[in-house]
Amino acid sequence: MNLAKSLLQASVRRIAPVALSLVSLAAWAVPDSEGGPKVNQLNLPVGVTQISREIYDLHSFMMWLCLIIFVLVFSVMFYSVIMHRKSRGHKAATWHESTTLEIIWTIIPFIIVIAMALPATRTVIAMKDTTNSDLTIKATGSQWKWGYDYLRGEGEGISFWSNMSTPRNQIGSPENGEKPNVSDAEYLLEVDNPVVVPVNKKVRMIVTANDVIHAWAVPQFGVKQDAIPGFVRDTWFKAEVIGTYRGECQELCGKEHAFMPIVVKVVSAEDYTKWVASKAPAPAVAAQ
Ligand SMILES: [Cu+2]
Repeated sequence: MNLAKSLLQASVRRIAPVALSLVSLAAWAVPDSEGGPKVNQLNLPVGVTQISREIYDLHSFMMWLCLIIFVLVFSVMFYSVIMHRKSRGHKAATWHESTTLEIIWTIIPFIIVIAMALPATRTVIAMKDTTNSDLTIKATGSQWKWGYDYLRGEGEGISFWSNMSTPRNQIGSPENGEKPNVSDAEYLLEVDNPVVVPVNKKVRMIVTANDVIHAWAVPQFGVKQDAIPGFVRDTWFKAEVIGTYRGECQELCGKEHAFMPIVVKVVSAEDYTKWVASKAPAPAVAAQ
């Protein structure tokens, strides 16, 4: 009797924490992140730049093409297997080397490849065209933060570090059984100093790194560029909608790889001028 009771108590002790953690999972409900990932988002974001829309359309086009090929190939295959099976009295054909057939199954895939390659190449070339930019900003990846230097255009000379601003205690410490508090929509996607850029202006991003390989990426802009120490790579975007956009380092760069988000604030031309003024060093007292 006592044994049964203590067994029951022991199992309750084991099950209770599991049940509790299931309950707290429900409490982890996260809202959509502004400019970041949406809850239950499965597809790519359409984005707010010409390039990101082209990437989205290319991706959809390729997926539909693959689906059509899949359905066609498998329907022919299953039709042949089922309708021409041995039990129905069909005998295997013995012909081989049909020149007509070989020409057809070379030409059709060739046309499909060209149909995929042409628009993809056009977009890739456009992605690399960093000429005629209005603004040049250098992003430097560093374990585990981003440094920004405004090199050319309005705001030239502005320079700052951008650190993740999600408080450490909100992240919790799993090794001590502490749960993170992810109810904040911008959890791990918020920084102290966001990059600020004007809307509808071509921004050239020069991307490099201090220590190991990082990657500067903002999905809503269709931008992702590896940041490689000793190398200078560039990419560009022209955001068409005012708002805040978020990305993350996308090359595994060490233990805090997940903790170096990228936040870009796209503002109106007037707000950008105000921001530049607020960042400018106090004017030096004129020498008498
Ligand atoms: Cu990194």
